[in-house]
Amino acid sequence: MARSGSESQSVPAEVDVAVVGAGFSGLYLIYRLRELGFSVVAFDEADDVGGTWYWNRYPGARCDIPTTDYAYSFDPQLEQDWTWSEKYATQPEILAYLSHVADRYDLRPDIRFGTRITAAVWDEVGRKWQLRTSHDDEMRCRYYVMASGCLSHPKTPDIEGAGRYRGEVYLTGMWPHDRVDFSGKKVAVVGTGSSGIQCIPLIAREAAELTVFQRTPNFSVPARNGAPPPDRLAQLAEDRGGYREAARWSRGGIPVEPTDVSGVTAPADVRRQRFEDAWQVGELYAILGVFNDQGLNPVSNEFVAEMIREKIRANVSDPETADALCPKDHPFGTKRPCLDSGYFETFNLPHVRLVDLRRTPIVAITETGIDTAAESMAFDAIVFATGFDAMTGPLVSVDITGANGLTLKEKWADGPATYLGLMTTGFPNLFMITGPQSPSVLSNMVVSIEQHVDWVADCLRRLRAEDLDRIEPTPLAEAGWVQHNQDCADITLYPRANSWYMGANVPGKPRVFLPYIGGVDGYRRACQEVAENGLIGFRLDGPAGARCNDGVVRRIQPDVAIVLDMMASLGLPPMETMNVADARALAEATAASMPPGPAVGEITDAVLPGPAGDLSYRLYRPPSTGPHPLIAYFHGGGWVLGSHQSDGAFCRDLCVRTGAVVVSVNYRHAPEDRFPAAVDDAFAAVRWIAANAASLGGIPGQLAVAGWSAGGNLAAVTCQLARDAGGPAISGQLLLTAVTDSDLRRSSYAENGEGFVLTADLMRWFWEHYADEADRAHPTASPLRGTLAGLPPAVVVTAEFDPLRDEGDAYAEALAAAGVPVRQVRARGHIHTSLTMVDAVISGAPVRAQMAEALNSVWLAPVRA
Ligand code: N01
Repeated sequence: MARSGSESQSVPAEVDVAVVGAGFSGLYLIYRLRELGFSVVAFDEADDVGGTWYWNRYPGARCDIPTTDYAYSFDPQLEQDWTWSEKYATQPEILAYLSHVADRYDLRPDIRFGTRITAAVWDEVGRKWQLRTSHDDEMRCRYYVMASGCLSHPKTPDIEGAGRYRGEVYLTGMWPHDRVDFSGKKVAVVGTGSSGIQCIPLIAREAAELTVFQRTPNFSVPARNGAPPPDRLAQLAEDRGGYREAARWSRGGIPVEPTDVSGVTAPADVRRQRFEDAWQVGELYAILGVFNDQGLNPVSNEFVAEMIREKIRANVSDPETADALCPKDHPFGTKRPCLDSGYFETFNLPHVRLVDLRRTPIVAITETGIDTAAESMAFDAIVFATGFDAMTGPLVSVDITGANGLTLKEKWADGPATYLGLMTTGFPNLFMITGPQSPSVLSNMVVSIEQHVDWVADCLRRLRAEDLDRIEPTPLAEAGWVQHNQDCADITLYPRANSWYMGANVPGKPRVFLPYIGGVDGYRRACQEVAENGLIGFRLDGPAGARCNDGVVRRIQPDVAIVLDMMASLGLPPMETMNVADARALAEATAASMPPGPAVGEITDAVLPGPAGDLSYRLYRPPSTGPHPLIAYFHGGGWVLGSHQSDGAFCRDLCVRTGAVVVSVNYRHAPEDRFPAAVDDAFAAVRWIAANAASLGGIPGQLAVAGWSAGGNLAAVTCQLARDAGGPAISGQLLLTAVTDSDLRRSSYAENGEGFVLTADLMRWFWEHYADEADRAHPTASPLRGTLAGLPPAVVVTAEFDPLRDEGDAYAEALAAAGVPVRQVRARGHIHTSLTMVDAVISGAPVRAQMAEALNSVWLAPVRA
């Protein structure tokens, strides 16, 4: 190994780009930037390359992504020339690989080892960063890149008396270079995350006695380490480029086929088989992908979690120890699961003992050992495997002062705010590699690192080519990305765990989900879109002038986006080009493929008398003892599609959330029965329900009318008719993305008329089937044109990406102006159809909760009070 860079080398007065870190990110940055002709210097506190692999030298340290995938892909020749000896390489082998990379591309001359950047200040006049090193050198750079890693800032043991102990102390994240010999010693290990789980079996081999202090048991899966997997090697040999490209566009940075099997709906034998197969693979992506819904649905997750607990119980002889080792306080995967080699079996050894800190907490570390609430123990050595101040720690530990005099630490006091995890407002020309709010730790890091470095390098090249020298994200773009990150995390089970992903492992750290969970593929698409569209959301300045294509790159809810992608992939013809029978068949098939919705007390089907014959209805009764308030419900489908059964999941959800009996009534459909047939049926149904409230199990006088889309139109119209007819008494109306007007010229039609399921053309098709042009302005077709005073209190729900949004908003405003109490619920990032997709679009749940709460406050408050 030729170590040509050293701390003695001088620091240049000025470079184009200064980099912090000489791990996977820093090395590739130097390579790329140099190739583009930028002057670059990198700094690392270590005395050689390696980053995390330089510091984490504890026994058993290995990667948890197969090394066939955990390697650079930028140079095919480098790949050909390097052979990994194991499926999961050891730390020394990975370090040797990085050293080989540094030698091969002669990167060390551009690295100052043994040197930390202690402060960085943005100089707005000179448009440069002013840096100070730990040797008190000063330098300037145009661009400053923090390639400082996500798990590089070890947490100092936050245990009373930690500094007092006089024996040997080791931190897994700062392990000594010389071999540590535990032979014949009494050793304590505190912490059972990935580091603890990797080192415990090896320390147990040497130590005379090993005591493991466990606060939270962790899920771990046998790594089944060995030779690199032959199937992967074969794929790589056949088409290396194709394999790497597939990794770049995969969800986690490894090309695996995602499953479409749901844990909730799969039969027990299929669940078991899928789990056992994944257990044999020994890879995180296999066990994290047993079911497509295990990261979202607690029931599905619990199937996997319990099957892992069964394995733990089967492997650990002492039942009490086995039980203590079984994780029960967080869903599987919400803390990073571990890959182990004989971890649980280690507790069967007679000299290994588990101390469950949930039962007997550590009181203090003493001069000789550890005192728990139950006993005092003496040790020759204590190993702290207590983790890191992850993701933000390495960034805020440098004193970075931005354009407005604020430090990064101050700006992020309540949690990080970034744009694409790459930059942060107020800190021009400062880039982060695998920063918070990028996929980073939730992905194969090397794939994510290469993507980030390539994006930054391309960006700098572009700025230079366009005679620009300052780049900063706008507040709008940053706020949008932060919101999108939160939206992505909120639909998952991740926020339920006290994990380092949530910042929960560091006392006082804000509880915010730190990495981006929208996938490597989705993330890469977003970065690409930004770059291809004039760097959306970045303000650019320089000799060539200033410009900004401001905007938010992801506004749609992440699960709604998945639905849209899925529908687009089906390649179906637009519904408005179909004949009515085909359109109805498609709508029915789509409804049948949806989850059924929550369980209710009872569902019954019956008929009620309508003006032109019987009308079928389906009644959903809450499980509680009645009587209950009543909701007369009208389904969506543009007056053409659907039936009293078609919005079943939504009706169940409404029933459960409001505690009301929901009566979903059919009505005559167009084009067979055109306007006003549906109106006549709806009004007749409401009158009948009001008259028969008691026999339906309802509370007389507690009747709301509700509907979605065209059903919302009928609900609104019915309320007007009831008011004009002097009854029946309606105590509330719920209008969900309702049709309120036949004027299709509002802005929401222009903005959302295409690409969001309900298109402007489809809405025209519905109107054409439903009503003659001359009738459409009539208040019984366009309730917005009616007199609104004296109507029942209303809950009006509109969706951001719905062509009908503006007419819904207009109806809410007009109702309020007419003195009608209105609660408006605006569904951010939703489309016309997503709020009724119960259990399929999880982000709709809080909106429906708000809707139900609003409805209850509007018409049930007197009853509940
Ligand atoms: O750290 P951790 P880590 N008293 O935070 C416990 C990556 N990595 O270094 O869970 C008592 O996961 C803490 O308990 P609790 C990987 O991404 C990868 O192990 O907070 N106990 C926990 O058990 C990983 O997730 C590899 O209740 C205390 C442990 O210490 C990440 O790095 C290998 C305590 C810390 O676990 C971090 O892993 C290693 C206290 N005061 C790491 N404070 C591979 O590639 C903390 N703990 C395989």
